[in-house]
Amino acid sequence: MTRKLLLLYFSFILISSASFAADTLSSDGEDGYKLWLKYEPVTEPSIKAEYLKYVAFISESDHGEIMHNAVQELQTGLKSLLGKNISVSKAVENKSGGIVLRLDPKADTKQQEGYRIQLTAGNIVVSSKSENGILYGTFALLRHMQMQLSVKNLKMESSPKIRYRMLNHWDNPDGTIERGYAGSSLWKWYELPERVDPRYQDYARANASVGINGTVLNNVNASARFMSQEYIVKVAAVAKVMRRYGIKTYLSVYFAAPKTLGGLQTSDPLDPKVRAWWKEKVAQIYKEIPDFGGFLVKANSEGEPGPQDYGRTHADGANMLAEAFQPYEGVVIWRAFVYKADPNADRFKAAYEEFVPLDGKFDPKVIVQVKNGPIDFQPREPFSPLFGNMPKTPLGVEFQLTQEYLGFATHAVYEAPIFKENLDSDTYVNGKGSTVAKVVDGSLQGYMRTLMAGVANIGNARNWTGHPLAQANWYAFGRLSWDHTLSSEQIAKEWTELTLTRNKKAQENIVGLMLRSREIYVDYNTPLGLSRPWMGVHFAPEPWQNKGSRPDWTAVYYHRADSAGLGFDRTASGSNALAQYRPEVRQQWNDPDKTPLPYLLWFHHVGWNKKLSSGRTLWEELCTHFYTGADSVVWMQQQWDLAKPALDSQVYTDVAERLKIQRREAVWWRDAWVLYLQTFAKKPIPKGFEPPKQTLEEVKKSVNIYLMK
Ligand code: BDP
Repeated sequence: MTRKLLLLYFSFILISSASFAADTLSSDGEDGYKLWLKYEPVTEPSIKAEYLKYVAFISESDHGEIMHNAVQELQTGLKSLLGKNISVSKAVENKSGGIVLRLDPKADTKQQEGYRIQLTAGNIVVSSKSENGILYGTFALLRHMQMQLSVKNLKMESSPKIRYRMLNHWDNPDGTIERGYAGSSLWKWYELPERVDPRYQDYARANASVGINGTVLNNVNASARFMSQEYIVKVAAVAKVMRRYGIKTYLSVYFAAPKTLGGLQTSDPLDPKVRAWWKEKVAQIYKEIPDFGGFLVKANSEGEPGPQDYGRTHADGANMLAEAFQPYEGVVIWRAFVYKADPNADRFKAAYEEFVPLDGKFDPKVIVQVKNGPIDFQPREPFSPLFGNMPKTPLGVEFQLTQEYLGFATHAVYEAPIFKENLDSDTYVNGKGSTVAKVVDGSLQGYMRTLMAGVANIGNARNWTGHPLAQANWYAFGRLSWDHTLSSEQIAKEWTELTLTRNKKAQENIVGLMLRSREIYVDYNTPLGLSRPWMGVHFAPEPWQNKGSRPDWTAVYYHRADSAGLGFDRTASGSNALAQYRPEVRQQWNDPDKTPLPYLLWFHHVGWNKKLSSGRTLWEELCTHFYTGADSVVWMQQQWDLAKPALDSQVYTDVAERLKIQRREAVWWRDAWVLYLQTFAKKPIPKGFEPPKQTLEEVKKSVNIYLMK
């Protein structure tokens, strides 16, 4: 949208919102703790009448712990939705008018964890081959009812497309969270194992309600502590809570633990003593946690130890751990987030160069976990070229829910479009339609072990995620890990209805805001394929940052601004990273004239005066994005205000205040980039845009405040 159009649009919205201004707000003390499991009373009379036909009893065919929790959830949910206490009955023969949870090895579902819900003999029957499936089916039924949908022709069948659907917590033993913006860690290691915080159960419920079935409790930059008996029993106490909701517990491991904790001379993966140490360790863990999920490993990355310290490969390291897991169900998840300190290298290419030669060399128990993009969770990245290029190694995808590069907990960025953009990207490895989703769900290359991981955005903030709207990213991740074919819009609608309001008009405003939020963020933060993965706290704009202990820990390494232009040439005339993709993909991004604008500077160094497909020069186009992005935050504020009468006042105010911060910081980012790039482009701010009120030196000063010790 041009600036003029935007302004017109804003004034229209302001006028149309005036009628709401006098409305008063109500608050029932909604603090966000209940997430999307609020179970507000059903208000549609005809729907309520339908539901009341099925509240005579709940029957369960078995009585495992998970089943028990499914029953409890139904009781809690229905009590709140319909105001009825429903009793549990065992025998169901000849009875009708109830809800039947039926564990049935022959249930007609695609997967063990899948469920089927339908009307049979006057009952709502939820059936599955597993207790987990019953729990997921129960949550699906409750979701349906929370959305006040008819049960007249109820028939749902759903199975997960991914086997390991897990959160990765980057939580440290001292309670801090690496890149966490929602308070401290949920896990209270100093209280465990005796005191088990009740919040662990609510965490497990929330995860199960969206299909998440695994959690890694500690940071990938791992402490060896977690391998000690003292900590294993603490972890076991948490695992006990998780188990009741079908969630397996995993740990990140410190590769050098045999040395630092075990007192061995070495942690060389080929050393028999080291191998024996890990076998013993894994056995010790299984004694306490019989359903332990496995290990997550960051090795030889950003200073973490690993097999290369001993001249061994990632496969040697992973396979040693896999050997220790042979007697058990558990798996080894080995991260591909690696990049060496090589001044001449392109960090973009590093993971591919290290891992592709190892394809076929990993034990079948190993899954390699790949970040969605080749670099590091940028607001927009092309898909990692590893996807599709390791046909013999199951590759899982890692997304980041915590908003490390997305404005922490103050900027509203709905991330489902980021996940979907990645999953829907075509790798072309087996011809057209070879999407990343098909690689990850195993359908393209036949992986048995499929994985989707999300770096958690959860802390001990009362509302779990700090920013109320960031709950949607947790929700969306779970829903997509179950079914990646759901659309961003569908998920946003569901979440908004379950969490914020049943008012349709308000839902439209909020969903609209959510769906545009990522693009707006990209516009004022890193438009046209810019990126900003330099070292530091990742809060403030610092495009000028040119000092670091290695070149790829500076900002200038990534944007390559100079008097000629801007962007990283990754074609054959540059780093040739494009060669890591199939020709069809290369073709999309190889020619600067044809590269879609959102990816332009990822692959090309473009002249300031170059005319782009938009008809504007690069400089004009950049300014248009920076300015439109920052101005669009005002539009977001207006959308939020339009929804105000339909929102709880506490949530309304919380988000409204965060949007104010976002607006201020969006202008900050815009000004920092524009003023800095102007020193190279040597061009005035294009007509129609108001030049920044501050000088570059002033912006730098304000940024420096945030960098001070
Ligand atoms: C980067 C983070 C760093 C993490 C690292 C990782 O800045 O804190 O440890 O990724 O994923 O995004 O290992």
